[in-house]
Amino acid sequence: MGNLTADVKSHARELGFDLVGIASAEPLPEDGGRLDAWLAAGMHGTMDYMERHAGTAARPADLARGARSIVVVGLAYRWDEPEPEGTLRGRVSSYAWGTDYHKVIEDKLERLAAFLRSSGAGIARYYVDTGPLLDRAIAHRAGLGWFGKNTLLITKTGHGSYVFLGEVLTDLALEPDAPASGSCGRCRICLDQCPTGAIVAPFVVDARRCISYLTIELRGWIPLDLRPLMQTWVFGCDICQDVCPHNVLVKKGIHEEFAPRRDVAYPELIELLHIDEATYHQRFRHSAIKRAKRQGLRRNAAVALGNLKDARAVPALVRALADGDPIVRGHAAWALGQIGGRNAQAALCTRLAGENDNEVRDEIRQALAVLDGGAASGDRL
Ligand code: B12
Ligand code: SF4
Ligand code: SF4
Repeated sequence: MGNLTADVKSHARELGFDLVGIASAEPLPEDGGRLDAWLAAGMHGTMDYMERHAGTAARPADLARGARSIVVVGLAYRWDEPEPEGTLRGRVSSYAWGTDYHKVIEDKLERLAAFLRSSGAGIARYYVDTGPLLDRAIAHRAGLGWFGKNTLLITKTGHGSYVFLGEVLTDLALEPDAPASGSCGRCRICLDQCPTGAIVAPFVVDARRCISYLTIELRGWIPLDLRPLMQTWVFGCDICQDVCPHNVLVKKGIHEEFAPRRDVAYPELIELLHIDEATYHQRFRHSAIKRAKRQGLRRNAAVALGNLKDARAVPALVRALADGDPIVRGHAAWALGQIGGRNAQAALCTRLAGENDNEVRDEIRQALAVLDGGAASGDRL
């Protein structure tokens, strides 16, 4: 098996994976217990699929009877941050600057699975974020890295935590690697720097507060108290990784597929707020950003504009008050309340008179209450 294990690993490297390790497919009871506690506390928010998968997440072999080993791979994605051009720009987290990683990794995993089959495997099932598996716990067991307090897997090979994970479950009895060791020590920078306080304890992220969840997974209304804390992120968030000392010296720009596409890292917010269906599909083709859906991105753009508090965004937000989508109208109202000024106030009053949706009416009333209660920045212009 030693030779086969070595062959599998070298094949994975030939396919372009930066990291590869082998874990047994034995259950992960400790991690399963942590997942159960996390779910019981409701920290998954509206991600119902997490609950549905809870039964098998910590028992990989349940996914394929007879599976014995897991080939775990990592692909480094970080590129240097492009220079932002112009103003009124939002931010997209670095994992989504290039081609959708699911596509990139699946293509490679498919070939790795074919190699396993040609080496005698009866089972060779691959997953990338798509399966009911605890990717990080399995990667830790396979020696790829260790858990940071921000919950990310910090790798041991100079790629820090900017690494995607994937795996192939197989019935081949490959030689497992030793689990990785490593620790944050007394550092707690990520806990202190997370703008929404989502890292509620070391190794525990309450997804309901995480900007990544709020901008990507959550449909509908973003909780009012969290909107001001979201800065200008419109898709994901990199803060707890960017501040981590283990990410300072990471190798960047390894895979061309993840190179920042034009205007993706810092999207123009007004354009995003009013992006039409055709442009949305064309612009985000083969991009992970599509997961947020068009409505979600437009909503997020409104929140980001509210947080920028720049009066130049008022006309675009006023136009959004008449949008066909109540979620866009409501978040635009909130943003106008944050920016303030006579024009914003007048537009909110006019819209309130003609608005039929109760939730949007509530948003407009709250925005007007904010304006009545404090000095509006636009008045000072
Ligand atoms: C749901 C999910 C999310 C949710 C919840 C995140 C979370 N921390 O749980 C949201 C939407 C918020 C999210 C955000 C992000 N995600 Co995400 N996400 C997932 C997904 C689908 C499941 C994660 C999960 O099972 N969570 C449940 C909790 C209980 O598990 P956990 O956080 O891993 O917790 C473990 C540890 O904390 C540990 N633990 C708990 N207590 C203790 C105590 C000690 C002492 C120790 C040592 C360990 C420990 O045990 C737990 C179980 O193993 C995985 C893919 C997968 N199938 O695994 C991707 C995944 C974790 N996400 C990933 C990425 C890239 C991100 C983002 C960076 C994207 C972005 N830039 O916006 C952010 C990072 C935010 C953060 N700090 O976690 C990558 C992470 C790669 C890596 N190097 O770690 C994954 C693995 C996808 C992939 N295949 O590459 N994500
Ligand atoms: S991704 Fe952002 S919001 Fe989420 S835990 Fe990290 S710093 Fe906090
Ligand atoms: S910032 Fe510090 S505490 Fe957070 S993951 Fe990195 S080393 Fe650990």
